[in-house]
Amino acid sequence: MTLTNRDIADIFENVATLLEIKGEIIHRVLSYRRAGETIREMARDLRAIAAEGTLTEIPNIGKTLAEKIVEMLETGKLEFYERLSAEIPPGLVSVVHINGVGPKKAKLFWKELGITTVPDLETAARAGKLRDLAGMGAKSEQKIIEGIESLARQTGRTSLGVALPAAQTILDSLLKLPGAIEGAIAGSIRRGRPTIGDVDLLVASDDATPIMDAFVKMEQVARVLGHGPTKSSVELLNGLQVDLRILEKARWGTAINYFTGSQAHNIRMRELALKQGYSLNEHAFSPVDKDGNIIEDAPKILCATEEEVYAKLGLPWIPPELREDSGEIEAALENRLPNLITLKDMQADLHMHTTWSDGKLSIREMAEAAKARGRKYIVITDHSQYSAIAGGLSVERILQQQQEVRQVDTEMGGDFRVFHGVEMDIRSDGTLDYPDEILQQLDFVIASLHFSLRQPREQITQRLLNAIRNPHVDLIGHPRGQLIPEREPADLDMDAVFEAARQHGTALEINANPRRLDLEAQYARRAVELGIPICIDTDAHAADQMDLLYFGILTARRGWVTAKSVINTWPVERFIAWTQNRGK
Ligand code: DGT
Ligand code: CA
Ligand code: CA
Ligand code: ZN
Repeated sequence: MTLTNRDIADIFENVATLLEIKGEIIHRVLSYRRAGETIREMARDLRAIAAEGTLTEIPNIGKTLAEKIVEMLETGKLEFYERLSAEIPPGLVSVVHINGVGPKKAKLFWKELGITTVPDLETAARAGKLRDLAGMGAKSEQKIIEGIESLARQTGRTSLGVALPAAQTILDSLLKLPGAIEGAIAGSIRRGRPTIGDVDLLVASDDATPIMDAFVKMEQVARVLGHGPTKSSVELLNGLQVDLRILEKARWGTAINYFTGSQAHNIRMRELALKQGYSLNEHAFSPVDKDGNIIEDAPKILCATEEEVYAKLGLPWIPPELREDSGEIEAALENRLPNLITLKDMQADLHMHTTWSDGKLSIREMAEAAKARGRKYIVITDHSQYSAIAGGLSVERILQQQQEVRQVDTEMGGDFRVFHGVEMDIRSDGTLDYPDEILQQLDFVIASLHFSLRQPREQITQRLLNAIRNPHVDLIGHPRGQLIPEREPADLDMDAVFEAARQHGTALEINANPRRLDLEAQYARRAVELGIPICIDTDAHAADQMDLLYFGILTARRGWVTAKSVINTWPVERFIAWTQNRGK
């Protein structure tokens, strides 16, 4: 069996975890883990690089690891990994990946209870056998059960931040081929879902064969799962599955509509079509008799555009982000679809970090980067002192920083403004990280939870409420604290959070980083219904991260958000007036 990049990445990461359980020095653990992560992200096939003899030029791959890669490519296995697996049960790797379990606990469960797999652990947890072990209790046992459930929900899905650029690269290369007329990404990516199962690509062409052949032979392909004249499927080196369908241009509208989904939206569309005497699928509208059977010799109606498909059903075109059967069909029928926010509406970015804390660029460089992207104003919001590992600013340092912000603001000229804020920690005990006298000197205050995110519901909700109610706090950053895919949101009472934000007019963030997308769409939708102001921010730590704003816009659109609910669509004067009126 030949191993793919992904297989080799898996083995290195498993070695790292097993070494960690064994209690190896962290340096050795990390060298395997970093190598695994690097290989997982690589676009080129390791086999090709090994053939060139340039494996050691890959970041995080030294001579020893390069030899191990060669061993795996040649023999299909790694001797060192086999020996390690004989010593420590490899099933523990999955146990370590459960939220609430780490290498120490995995070892404890193994040594004390003989647990070597996730199912073993689940059985023991549900039987109440974990709570009496050293350092455990009924609560941590419950957390482990929840962790196992959440792992089961996530498996097999890839984050939008990884899938969208990968899909776009492939589509771009297909569209360069002769004979390709039009192409699009369909499926859950087009709908902007935060995680996706597989990539769905559509290309219109009268000559599918050469395009299909090129698709299955792409360098990033690890395995061909299917290769046909109109549909092919491949698995990429990073594990992502990609489906490509090729069809004639005359059927583009029905096809892109069908393969964009969601399935629930498609079902509603089909019901509407049936009421008008048609069966609707990816190929056409086909007339049906009174029993719903397709009338074979009746002419079918083809749609070359998606607009025609909706128009045939008496509907305006529905933006893909809304197609979840969550009220969009009704809204379309009554002509009250929301005028969704777009990237062009965005005037500002109100959350970003610089070298003053854990960012990569200076204040001036971040300002230039934002200006180059068409923003009209920004707020510099470095971390506060409680985030010591992120270089959080003491009271003295943040006051010092203000002078530099003011200076850059002047240097940038009047048509681009730079304001001074902070991303302040809400400490584990619920207090805020700076006193009010400091907060009132800042132009804009974000309060965020970064630590103790697994506190019980009442306690962690109270922390957030303390921040929302402080008149100097303008915005709650990434309110639910999730990381995609590995960290579940905090256990917050969101009704209480919304009620407080509404009462105090405190804004809630849609953090655009695809690792966060927090608030998610369904929460953003409720916030907007309640009249709570929204900010869509990049939380950029470097210039290129400012481009991630697009993912925040997708999430906002999925949440039915229009520009008028979003603070950073406002002209700068209105933004200044809003911040100045708060806290009064
Ligand atoms: P994913 O891949 O799990 O993130 O989600 P989707 O929505 O991309 O689902 P996928 O890839 O299975 O199929 C793409 C679209 O094709 C889906 O959104 C709707 C359509 N589709 C697939 N299977 C069915 C089906 O059995 N019935 C209907 N009505 N539509 C389907
Ligand atoms: Ca899909
Ligand atoms: Ca698919
Ligand atoms: Zn943050």
